[in-house]
Amino acid sequence: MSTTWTATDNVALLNVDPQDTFCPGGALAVTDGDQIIPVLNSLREHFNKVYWSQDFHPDNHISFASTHGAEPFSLKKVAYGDQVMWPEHAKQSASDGTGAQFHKDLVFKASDKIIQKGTNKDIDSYSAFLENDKKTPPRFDNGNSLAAELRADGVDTLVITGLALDYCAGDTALDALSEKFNVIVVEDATRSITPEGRLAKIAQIVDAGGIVLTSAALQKNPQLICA
Ligand code: VGL
Ligand code: ZN
Repeated sequence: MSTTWTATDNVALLNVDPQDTFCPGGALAVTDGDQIIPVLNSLREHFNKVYWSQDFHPDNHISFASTHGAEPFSLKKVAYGDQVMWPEHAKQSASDGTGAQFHKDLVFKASDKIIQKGTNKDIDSYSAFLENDKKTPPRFDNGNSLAAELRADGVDTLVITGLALDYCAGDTALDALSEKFNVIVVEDATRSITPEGRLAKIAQIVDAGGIVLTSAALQKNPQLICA
């Protein structure tokens, strides 16, 4: 991808959970999840503002099947509704395939901002804007929610990528739209846990006013996010 254009400063790239644990070899591997990494690295050359979310669970997290002696991928009723019972993943305490580290090939810069989510033992958080109770926002160390931090930084438009589109990246896009941000999801910079989940989530995002396109289409139409 050429670097002939740069998004205006009201636009940010938001990379959702591109972590080893969601890539092949990881505990909650998404098929071909690692193939988004070069796409994210190329995309970021066009943005002055880059944000990341990181799934960041404590041991015995409510979303872990092992916490409840439940069958992985079953559903369990918890205080805020149905919760999928996931294999242990994105653990703060680990650095293997169950750990929370970002993929090692990703390019970060000092000005990038990272919001950690799923840190509350009793509430899962797919979206980087709101936990699964749909009340509590994950927060930066300064106390800001992602929405507050983006507004303080002058951002009104998000280009969203990451893993998985049918869960965390998609729910982040939907909450961004609810928070009145303009949203562009870059399809080939995402992968999904299931094909059906992917199609359903794309339909929801488009219904809610989001744009879903390929990185090639964005490259051909940079005026979408340039002055
Ligand atoms: C995710 C399930 C559980 C994701 C995180 O990042 O899509 N999915 N935790
Ligand atoms: Zn998780």
